[in-house]
Amino acid sequence: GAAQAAKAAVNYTPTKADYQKVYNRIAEIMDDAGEYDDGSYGPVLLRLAWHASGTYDKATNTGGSNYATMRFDPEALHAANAGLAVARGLMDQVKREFPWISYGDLWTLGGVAAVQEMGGPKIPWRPGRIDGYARDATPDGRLPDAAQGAGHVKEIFARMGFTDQEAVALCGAHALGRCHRDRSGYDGPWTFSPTTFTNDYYTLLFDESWVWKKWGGPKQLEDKKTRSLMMLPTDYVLTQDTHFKKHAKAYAADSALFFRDFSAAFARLLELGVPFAAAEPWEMRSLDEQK
Ligand code: ZEM
Repeated sequence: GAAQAAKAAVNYTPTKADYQKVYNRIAEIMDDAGEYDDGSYGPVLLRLAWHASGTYDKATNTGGSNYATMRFDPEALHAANAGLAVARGLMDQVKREFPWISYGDLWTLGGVAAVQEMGGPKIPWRPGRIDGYARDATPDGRLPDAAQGAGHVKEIFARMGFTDQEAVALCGAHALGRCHRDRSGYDGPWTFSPTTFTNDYYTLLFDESWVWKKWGGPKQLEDKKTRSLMMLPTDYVLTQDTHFKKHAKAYAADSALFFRDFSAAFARLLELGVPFAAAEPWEMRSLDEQK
């Protein structure tokens, strides 16, 4: 196929050092965001990695990051993916410099770089994804809908093969980034430090009082005190559902536990549906560690 042809053309098996170079370039681009959002492309790159992977269906072993099918319509146009053209465009810059990397490896490595460079835990990662075709894409509707309740969140994450605990840990990524009116229709950040990976998402969920925002947009909550933070209906259910609440409380109380569980769940998310060769995952080094 195309992937083999590309590999033969460069006639070279990339090493860990080569992937570290890609990681470094992504990390540089991420920081070079100027006035964009909160000054970092990290959150939107993380969202790309998540949406590329979160289409996985365990029962049929379809979807996931392997074929990077979001490059093609109609998946690129799925409502859930609104705004991710920004992230794909940045990744295309990197791809031009390192043409040997597959899009699935590139996008998931972008998620790893985003988490690590924004101060999060190390995410074990390995290459092995191959570029697929539009016909490998999964139907619309596999990613979670923020307007729904606890049952929907459980069902969507269980379909990917995740437990409630893993679902709660993964949602802690909302410590990062923000909602955009012109993308999802929702508006605002979840935390006061949207470019730093923390467990603030959980502490804020429990420590602030959340009230429905009175506005013309979709149903979302705002914190009563400052009215500058937001929660989606699916975020708020982590405080309402008994099982979700137990884990969310634990992550609010113990940042190290959250970092550990997020790392494990996110590493697994990035590998869903990917038939790897035997190689063990690597730990890529942050820019700071290479100074
Ligand atoms: Zn999100 N997410 N997400 N998420 N997400 C948004 C933004 C970001 C849900 C969701 O509907 C939305 C996970 C889980 C879930 C990130 C990472 C991860 C936005 C705002 C919405 C509406 C999009 C916009 O307007 O730009 C729902 C319903 C989820 C589960 C129930 C998981 C899991 C994630 C990673 C592990 C990130 C980083 C953002 C911020 C993007 C940005 O551009 O700032």
